[in-house]
Amino acid sequence: MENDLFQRRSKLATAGVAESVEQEQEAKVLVLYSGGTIGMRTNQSGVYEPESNFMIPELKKLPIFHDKSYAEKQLMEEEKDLLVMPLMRSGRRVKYHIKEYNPLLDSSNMTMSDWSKIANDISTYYDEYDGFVVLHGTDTMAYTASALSFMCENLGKPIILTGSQIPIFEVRSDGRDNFLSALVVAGQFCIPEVLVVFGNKVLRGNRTIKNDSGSFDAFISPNIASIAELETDITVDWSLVFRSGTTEKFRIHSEMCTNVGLLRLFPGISVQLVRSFLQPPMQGVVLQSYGAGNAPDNRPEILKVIEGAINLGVIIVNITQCTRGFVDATYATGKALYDKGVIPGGDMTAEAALTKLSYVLSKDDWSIKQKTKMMKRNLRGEVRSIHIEDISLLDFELIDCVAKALSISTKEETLKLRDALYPNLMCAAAKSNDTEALERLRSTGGNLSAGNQDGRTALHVAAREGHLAVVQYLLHHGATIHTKDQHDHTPLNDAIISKDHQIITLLVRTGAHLTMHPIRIAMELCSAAARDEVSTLQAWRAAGADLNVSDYDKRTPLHVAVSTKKLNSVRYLLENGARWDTEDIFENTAEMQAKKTGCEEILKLIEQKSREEKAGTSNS
Ligand code: ASN
Repeated sequence: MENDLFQRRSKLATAGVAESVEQEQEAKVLVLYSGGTIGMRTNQSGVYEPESNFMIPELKKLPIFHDKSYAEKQLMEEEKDLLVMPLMRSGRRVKYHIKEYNPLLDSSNMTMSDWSKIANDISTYYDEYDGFVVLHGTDTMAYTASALSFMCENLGKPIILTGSQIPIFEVRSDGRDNFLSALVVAGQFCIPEVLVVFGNKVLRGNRTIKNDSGSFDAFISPNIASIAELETDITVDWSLVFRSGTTEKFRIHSEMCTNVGLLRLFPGISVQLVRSFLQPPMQGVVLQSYGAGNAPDNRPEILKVIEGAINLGVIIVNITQCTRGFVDATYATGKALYDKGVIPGGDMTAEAALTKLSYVLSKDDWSIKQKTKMMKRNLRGEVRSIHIEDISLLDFELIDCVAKALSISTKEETLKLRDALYPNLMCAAAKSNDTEALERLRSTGGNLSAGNQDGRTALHVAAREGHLAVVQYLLHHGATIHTKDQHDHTPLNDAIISKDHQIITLLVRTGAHLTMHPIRIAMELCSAAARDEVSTLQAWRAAGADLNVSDYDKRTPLHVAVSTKKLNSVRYLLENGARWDTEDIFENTAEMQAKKTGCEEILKLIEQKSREEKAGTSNS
């Protein structure tokens, strides 16, 4: 393995750009630096304070955060502001851009408008990056993570929040490991969730709480296991990963309702306090009750105030004050609340319940009834909707049989077997156009987005085979469209190869987009033009390719089509916006080449386009 890596590295060191683009798997991550201890310095009064314009130049000096020699040799002019991590063992390299906020904030100073700013930035740059890291203070990180999970609708890429307890440039700091881990996870695993990476754990953001103000292991997700553990290997528990199951595109909902609050019961709480808390403009309240959701049922005056507020349209959600556990109507004291219309909040954290309320209440086009319904629903994996413990992954019949045949008995081995078998079975089912088999695999716990040994998922295979019904089925069940196989191909690339326009269109409508380097796209288009394969050009265009992309010599597909005299391609390219007057590095335009090659018909087409354009501009 190490040997392999060494060979790969030395090859790369002697290779030009073309080879590195060809050989390395690459991921681009956008880092939104909002503030927090991670980038703070001690000020004159001896306390930590955020410092602007300090983090990026300092990081560039650390080889583990920035491979200077690679950056100098390999980055294109327009990539010069990127930082580049050294090549990882997996053969992937993470390039990242840090967008520093102004001002940088201690997270205790953050408000809901700061959440909107982060969500807006993610939306603006969503298509350009494979994943996002938000550097954030730890104090309110669980709130921001929960809020972003709701604000980011139909999320298909990882958004990872991290920070530290000690600033990153101090001698002892957890910041370096946390930041590096966040970059690695964002660049390597297509987990379509808002996550918190902290202290070697990857946690679902809206399940997370800050549990310790001093520990490097500050965060826990008390009611579900970690999504991944960062040990010598990074093991993602894909069965836990939440999938939205929609074919709609990613979008954000950035306007949150601010008229929400947290009310924590305590023995002897006064009715006046409860009444004034529930006064307008309050629209939603998270009630933190005792144990399994109990409140005093011997205080009719309090229950009456609660009932009155609900009748006036205030939504009240009941969660427990305990760190772990579930709210249900086991006790009469809890039932008293539900009888008045309080919504049981299951095992939601206070942060998740509050931000969910804020999100749901801000949906102006939903009625109160609909908002209440949505509060009860599991929207982003923030609440347990079924008793997951009841289903044992080890119960699956097929896995059991194979495990027995191989004399496998431990839980770890059986889970490994499941992870090895299922993705291949799903790819096989996708290849044979068998949605029923896929459904059987899914209903026994199979993860439809899991990749096989080559990183290929059932969606890659279905797209390549042109099986529209399977693609539809997979998208409806939340299969991710952004996973790259080991050749950096997404399912969209497979659909282009099969030239299946319906699948291309469906994937694009769901939010798929081209992620390849523009030069690689140009090379594909130029070679299609040279072979006069108009259908290939059409497929690339449907997938969103710009027909004016250019290769290393700045030659466009039109340059190639003209110089190889491919009339059909020239016609198609011209009809679809290709320019005949852009120069390659030898200062040749496609028009000049048409004159040189002496192909009358091609020259005529270009001159006609040029005349039409002149007439169009003089008319307007
Ligand atoms: N007060 C800091 C913050 O939340 C705490 C930290 O980041 N460790 O910004």
